[in-house]
Amino acid sequence: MQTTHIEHIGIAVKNLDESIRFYEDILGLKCYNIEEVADQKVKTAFFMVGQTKIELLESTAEDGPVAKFIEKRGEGIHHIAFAVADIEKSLEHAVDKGIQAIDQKPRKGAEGLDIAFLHPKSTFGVLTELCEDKNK
Ligand code: CMX
Repeated sequence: MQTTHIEHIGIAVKNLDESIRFYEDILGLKCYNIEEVADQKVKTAFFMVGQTKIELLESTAEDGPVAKFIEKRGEGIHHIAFAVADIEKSLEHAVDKGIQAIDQKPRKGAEGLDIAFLHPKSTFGVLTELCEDKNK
């Protein structure tokens, strides 16, 4: 797999507006995009730090993955997303090596990226996202 950088770090929050204020007023970052990802039941807010993004995630439904995460573990780091070259091959490689994939094939995520999640039970406790920006 050719992994180039950390594309983003996903952080689960209860209240998007309140948490945006921390990143803007205290850390001095600028929220450049707010986007709802309906099939993931989340509203997201993005900040750029170097070439890495911070993605804040607020659940839009009680049964969504982020709501379940907060209920079980509280707010905090939810996933790490790695930018890879050729996401189809990268996912296939991980599965061939026995890693459990949540997504059997890449799908569209926030900001038009192609994404696929690997299950935290087979990635040492960290929900791991592979992503590729095919628009670049
Ligand atoms: N990081 C680490 N561990 C996690 C986790 C996370 N984000 N979410 C759940 N877990 C753990 C649970 O605590 C649980 O551990 P224990 O068995 O030790 O209690 C275990 O994984 C399995 O949990 P589960 O209850 O069986 O499964 P869930 O129904 O909670 O689903 C997961 C977990 C990861 C499969 C599900 O959240 C998922 O499919 N995630 C991928 C999609 C997603 O997260 N979308 C939101 C973000 C979308 C975006 O970025 O746009």
